[in-house]
Parts: sequence; structure tokens; C-alpha cells
Amino acid sequence: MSPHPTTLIPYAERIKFHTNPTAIKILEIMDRKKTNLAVSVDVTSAKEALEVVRRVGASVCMVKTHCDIFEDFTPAFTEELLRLSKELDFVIFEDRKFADIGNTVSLQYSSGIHKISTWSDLTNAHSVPGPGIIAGLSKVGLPLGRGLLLLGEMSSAGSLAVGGYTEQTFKMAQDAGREFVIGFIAQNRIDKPEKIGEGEDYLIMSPGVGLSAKGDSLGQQYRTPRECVVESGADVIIVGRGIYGVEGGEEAVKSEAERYREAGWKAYEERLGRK
Ligand code: 5BU
Repeated sequence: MSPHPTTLIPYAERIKFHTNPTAIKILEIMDRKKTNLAVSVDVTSAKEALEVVRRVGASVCMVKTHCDIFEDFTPAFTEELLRLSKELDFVIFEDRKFADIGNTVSLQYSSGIHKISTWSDLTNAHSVPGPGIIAGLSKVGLPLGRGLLLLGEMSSAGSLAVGGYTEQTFKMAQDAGREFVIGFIAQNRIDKPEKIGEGEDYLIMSPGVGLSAKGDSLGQQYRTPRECVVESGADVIIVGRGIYGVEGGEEAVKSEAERYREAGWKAYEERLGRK
């Protein structure tokens, strides 16, 4: 099977296909820092999450959060995360997986304790409710220059986001236009070449990445960075426990992030034929 055309274009050369400021920022950072690695900091303490971010920040293009996991969440956490994102040059992705009607998600995005839209460059949503979810989030996020990913596929065993569901999710994004929806969480290039036009560029981000483990006891399934980037054409690899969960203390977390960055970048160079 011939490679997906998008995967043969360097990240920097894809910037011109985007108008969304967050998509442009992600591609610029990836090129500048030579990294397609996103680290997911799924620890229950915001203080500890910031410590992980300080250790891995130099190696990543993106830090992914689940802000409802933190027991000590305060606005001071997001202020410090924002400061670190500028100092260490990464974007912030709140993996909120919105899944309600447009009016409700616009409130969940802008309000409550977390006020996600005020600090998160990127967030994501299920397509289950229909296009109103994009409209609701866009109303809040677009004026702020934020970006949205739709969940086209999931990494977990038995996911129902397959086949026709995935195809219709892609179509929903395409119909919405690329001002706000910049790509997908997916395990494959769900933007099939025959469905996209010239310069129609989407970012595919894949969670479920591990260099050693093959999965966990709750349905998670892992693939290697090479499997994701070369074989499946992912643009960004998302790693959680493989990095922050490594044994050996602070230095081990830092060097494990570097190990994943190197593996992800090597895979990217291989797919460009630069190896
Ligand atoms: P892990 O520790 O590398 O397994 O964490 C993976 C992260 O990615 C975790 O925050 C999940 O919520 C997130 N994730 C996922 O694993 N699979 C998916 O399909 C989606 C998100 Br969408």
C-alpha cells in the first residue's frame, strides 16, 4: 500500500495548509524542537504534574492533561502550566472528550471551576452528539485561537468508534471546515487520500503508545512509536504512564521522555525517507 500523501510532507511544510493558530503553533514547535511527542500527565496531584512537566517539557511538543483528575486543582496550576508552556515551548491539550449538546459543551468549555478555554490551546470532542458539538465549542474557542480534535478512533479494546462511525466523524469535521477542527485522535490516517482535496491537511494524534508494555488490565492497547508514525501515519504520539510512570525518579522520567522523543522523531524521518 502506498503511503498517505500527507505523511510524505515535512511538518514545517504543512504549516501553509493551516489557518488555525493552534495547528500552526503545533507544527512550528514540532519542527523547531524536533519532537512529535506529547506527554500525558495523568497524576492526581497538580503539584506533581507540574514537576513532571518541568522534567519532560524540553522533549515535547505538547502536554496533555485531564484537569478533573487533580485533587488540588486551582487557577494557580493553570497559570504555572501556561508559564511553563512559554518557557519550554509546548502547547497545552486538555483531553476533555466533550460529548454533549452544543449549549452544554460551550458552558463546560468556558465555565465551571476549570475554565478550560482560558488556558488550553487544544481540546477534543466525541462526534456522538452531531455537528452541534463543534458549533458549541467553536463559539467559545475560535475567537481565542483554540483548536479542536474529533475522536475518530480510540486505542482501547472493543471501542465502538470504528468503520462507519469513524468515516462519519471524518465527514463531520470536513463539513465543519478547518478553521477550528484541526485533526483527529485516531489510530490510523482516517483522512483517506480519496476523501481529501489538495492542501486539506489534518493532524492525527495517537494515544496508546508504549516501548515496553503491550497494554494494561483495563483495555488499553499499546503500539510502538514506529508502528504509529511509520505504519499508521500518526503525526503526534501521546505517551502517559510509559514516561511519568517509569521507575527511577526524576532523572529517569526526563531520560525516558528523551527516549520516546528520539524514537518518534526517528520514525518520522524514516517515513520521509530521510533515515
Ligand atoms: P497511557 O498511560 O499512555 O496509557 O495514557 C494514555 C492517555 O491517552 C490517557 O490520558 C488516556 O485518557 C488518553 N487516551 C487514550 O489512551 N486512548 C484514547 O483513545 C484516547 C485518549 Br481518545
